[in-house]
Amino acid sequence: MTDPSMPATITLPAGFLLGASTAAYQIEGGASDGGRGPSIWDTFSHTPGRTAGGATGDVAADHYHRVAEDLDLIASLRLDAYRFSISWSRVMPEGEGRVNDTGLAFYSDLVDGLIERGVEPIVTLNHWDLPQALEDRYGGWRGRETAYAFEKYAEVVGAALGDRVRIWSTHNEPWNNSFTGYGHGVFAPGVRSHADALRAAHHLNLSHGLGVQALRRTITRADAQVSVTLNIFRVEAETPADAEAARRFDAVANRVFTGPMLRGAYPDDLIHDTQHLTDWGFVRPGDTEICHQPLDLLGINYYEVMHVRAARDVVDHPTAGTAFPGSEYVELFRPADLEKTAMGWTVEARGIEDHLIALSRDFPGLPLMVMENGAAFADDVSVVDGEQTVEDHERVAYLADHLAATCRARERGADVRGFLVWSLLDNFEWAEGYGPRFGVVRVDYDTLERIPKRSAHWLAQRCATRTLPALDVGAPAL
Ligand code: GCO
Repeated sequence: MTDPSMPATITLPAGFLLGASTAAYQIEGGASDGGRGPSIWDTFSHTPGRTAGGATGDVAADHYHRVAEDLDLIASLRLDAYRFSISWSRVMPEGEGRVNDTGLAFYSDLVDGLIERGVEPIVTLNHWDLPQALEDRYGGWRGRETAYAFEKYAEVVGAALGDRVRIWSTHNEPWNNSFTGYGHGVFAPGVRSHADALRAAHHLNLSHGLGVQALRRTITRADAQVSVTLNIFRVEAETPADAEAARRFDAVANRVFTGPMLRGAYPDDLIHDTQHLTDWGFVRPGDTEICHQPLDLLGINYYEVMHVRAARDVVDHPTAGTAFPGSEYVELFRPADLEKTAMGWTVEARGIEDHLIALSRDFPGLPLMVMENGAAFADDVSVVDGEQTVEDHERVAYLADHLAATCRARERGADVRGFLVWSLLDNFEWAEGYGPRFGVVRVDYDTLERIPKRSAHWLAQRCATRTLPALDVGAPAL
């Protein structure tokens, strides 16, 4: 007889995709190899003072040169799916016009290598590394032309990989791309202007719509699933009196993207809240119809709950703060009593459960996929029998709790099709450089050796057994 007080083992639903995610600039290296052109992240990371310790993606995890080894690593973990992004400037070094066949072949071979090993490839077209040429020519995402350049790029990649790749995302987290890159300026290209951030957000929305149309024209797989991956925030007001702050944050962080992309219009309250910054003249007649394309899937990146309250003082939150227009009214805070990761982010697995259920209700008929969830921890290396190991029990617990919460959300009616861990490998964590480690596989940045952590073994077990045993406190199940 089973003990009803013991949490039960969860069986993963049939067809549920379990895997891991990466992004081109964070892992590839080979920054000027094979005809790759520079991206805004090359320029930004090479500008003194922009990244921790002056870190760049020149080498990163050297995935560009170690792709065969990494494919075998992925196969050894028995992942159902592997999500990666394409470096636009590797495929089109000037951002538009000429196609670099060597760059395209790299991704085509990667797709073949995954399929040969029984791993489903999931492709993201834009994970922030815009070709520098488009920044120079059009002001990057501030320029409307960049949206049309993205359409052409999507067409090139769709035509090259669309016979084999089923699951696609146009963009990853346009929030960071626009507000952190053009508003807060702590990400490339390092511009600090609220008006420019809103402009960039619109051009990302427009390019999404154009990109979806381009993919539909070029992909030949009949079962293709076209998505966008958003870090829609789970926003929670501290008290009922903070509901107005939560509404404001939700408008400028979430609905600025979900409005045009999923509902076909910018929310009135967003326009009202930001009218002192811009007249929104960059939205031309017909644009929101283009943004609003039918999607097969919605990708969600979840890391923590955004706790919001009305600002007491002028504030600057470590991750957002001045990153968004209207921040002078909103304070984001992290409750002191909650566990934190090495990034200082709160650990709240129930947040992902509530979030997925709410999103499924907000967007009925649109299946969801968790495209990123994971955490950075200290990751001490120990040597056992002459072998290096990383006993990252905190990460195992984090992932087990969030995967269990995702499965519970499914049981409670959320149509969630998969869960991808951020990240396969330790990698270049943007402005934070190589300090934070998110991988289930450790990368020794001196030797570039890959060392699967305890969490990699745990993930491999989940993929192999399709079960998620209940965790005993302090003793991660393997
Ligand atoms: C994001 C990006 C990743 C990050 C990860 C950890 O979600 O911000 O997709 O590139 O590395 O989230 O910060």
